[in-house]
Amino acid sequence: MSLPKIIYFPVRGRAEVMKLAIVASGNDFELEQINYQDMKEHPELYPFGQCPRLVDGDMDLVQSNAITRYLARKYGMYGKSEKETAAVDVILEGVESLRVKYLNLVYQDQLATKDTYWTTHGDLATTAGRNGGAHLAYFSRLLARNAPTGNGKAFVGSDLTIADLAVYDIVDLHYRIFEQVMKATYPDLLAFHAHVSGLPGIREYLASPRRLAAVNGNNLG
Ligand code: 0HH
Repeated sequence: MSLPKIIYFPVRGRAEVMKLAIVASGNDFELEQINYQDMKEHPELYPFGQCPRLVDGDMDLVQSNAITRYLARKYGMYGKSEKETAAVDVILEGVESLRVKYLNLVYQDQLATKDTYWTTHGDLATTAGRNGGAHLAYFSRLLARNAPTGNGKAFVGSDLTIADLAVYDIVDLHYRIFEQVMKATYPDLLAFHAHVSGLPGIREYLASPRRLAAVNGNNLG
């Protein structure tokens, strides 16, 4: 049986959560660098003219969040009940909201709006942060809300889900830009991040050359 193949640019970007899901479940993946021309000329393979794309047996998918959910179902990381699965979806959508803001900060604003970004999406001490729904503080609260079962180590239930890996990635991306303020403001999210970094499969992957150095296409963030 061949390995799941992720076809993408040579950056972590929107493929990172997929890789984390695969290695966390003790499996491996193949990585293929995208051929940009192919991507534009083969709508049957790239229906939106974009990547990442995942090929896994007879499964051939695009749209990162569809791929991520497929992998979560395949590897049993999508909650243990209908209620947990729905809760995982809530977190995934929240991460997507924050990711869109983050991508604007990096690609559109080229980090020039860093300070405003933090007051809007980082530190809820300011009123600006109450607009838009994409905020690190909300993840901090959700982690605390699930603490009776998750113990600060899981956002849904007690076991690792794809929601944890998605939050891990978005926290990781923000930490690269906002290290000092994050240490002061979100020790809980950073403790969660440290926990996930040490999980079997993930620990080895993070230390390996397979963890790409480039996070984004423009070397910012
Ligand atoms: N909704 C889609 C999804 O979630 C969005 C995918 C998307 O934006 O899957 N794909 C982008 C690539 S992600 C795309 O295909 C951004 C990474 C950029 C890295 C560039 C690195 C170059 C380094 C050599 N964009 C192409 C396009 O839209 O034409």
